[in-house]
Amino acid sequence: MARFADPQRLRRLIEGLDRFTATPGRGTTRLTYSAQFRQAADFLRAEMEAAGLGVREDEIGNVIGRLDGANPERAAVMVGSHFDSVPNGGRFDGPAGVVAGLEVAFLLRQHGLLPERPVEVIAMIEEEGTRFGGGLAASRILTGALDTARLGALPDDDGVTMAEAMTAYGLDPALAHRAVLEPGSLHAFLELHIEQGPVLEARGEDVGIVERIVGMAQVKATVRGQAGHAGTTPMNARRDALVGAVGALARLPDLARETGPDAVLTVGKLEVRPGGANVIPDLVTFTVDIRAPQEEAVRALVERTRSAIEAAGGNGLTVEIEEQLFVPPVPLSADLHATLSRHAAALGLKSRSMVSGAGHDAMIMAGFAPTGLVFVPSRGGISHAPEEWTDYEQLARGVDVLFAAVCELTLPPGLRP
Ligand code: HGY
Ligand code: MN
Ligand code: MN
Repeated sequence: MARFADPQRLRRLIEGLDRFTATPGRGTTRLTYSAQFRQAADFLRAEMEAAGLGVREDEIGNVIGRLDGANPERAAVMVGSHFDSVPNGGRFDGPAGVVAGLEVAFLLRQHGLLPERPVEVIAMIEEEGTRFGGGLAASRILTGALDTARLGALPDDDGVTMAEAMTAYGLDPALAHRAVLEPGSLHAFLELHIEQGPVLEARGEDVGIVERIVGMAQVKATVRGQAGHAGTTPMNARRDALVGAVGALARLPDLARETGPDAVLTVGKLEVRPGGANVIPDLVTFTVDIRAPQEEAVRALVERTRSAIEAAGGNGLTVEIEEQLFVPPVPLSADLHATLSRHAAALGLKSRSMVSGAGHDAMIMAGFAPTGLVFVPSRGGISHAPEEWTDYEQLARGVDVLFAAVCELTLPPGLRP
């Protein structure tokens, strides 16, 4: 049983948030700045207020609840994750970490604890990059790694830029730069996330304490040819963008295998235009997601992918490649890793040190403040799918570890529960 966190409250929060999806009954689809996203933000505002937090939305739409504590001028401990989703994803990816932060706030209130420094709970936008590509947008903007002047150049699949979508959401993109955190304003950043893999469940362990997150890159390729009639255009007279793209795509998995056993490559989005069964395609776009534990492997695979795509050019086809994201492998704070591991043990939980194959805002925040990341088990290791599941008791045990660490970071020994 969890020592502090309340599984039923966690269930209420997760299920409450999961009502706001564009694909009810077919998983969670909640795109940044969408109508569902606004509803979710309003739900989170209300819960943060109920937890005794002062609530604001920053200039890019992050929802932030703050408990000033005894010394408001001190650097804050920030706890949170993202509340956007992949298409038809699960209800825990992101929200588990947001509700974990909320639960920490509820527990501080319940135990009558006044932290010595501010505690902030954050629900972040656009971690997945489902709408505007790349991903990790909130943490990259907060830490100055993504220039807000570029938000007008990040289009979604309908050509609506992030800046335009912000305006429609009621934000002013010209003020987005004000969301950037002051250096030194965070004492620590802590994130709880579902593992999204099979290890903890397979080994019967309660929590994973992440020591490092693999490097990742994302490129977007565009192959252009000439539209034409499927019936009247001889095969040797075609500039078929899809035939060119397929040639490149077919080679990519082997490039990953040749790069090394831990390198992975995924083509997750592919669009063929104009999309008529009797029309020769003149435009194909696709994304390539690349990950590896070593930076040089990521770089090597990006370059080999780039070459394979460029080889599709010629014979009347042109190719464009846009690098949407590059993040080297990130070691997380050894001190916070030790703190989290010590509290897991003190709580009688089975924990293991892990490397994360999934990307998280923690990998960006780690460049700004000492950062820790706690995993809880995923049933069958499934994620980015409607079947994603974590038992609420398991989630509560992970929150206990987070709560104990927050208390250590914000309370003198004699006042910690
Ligand atoms: O892609 C990832 O690793 C994360 O889910 N954004
Ligand atoms: Mn995800
Ligand atoms: Mn996530």
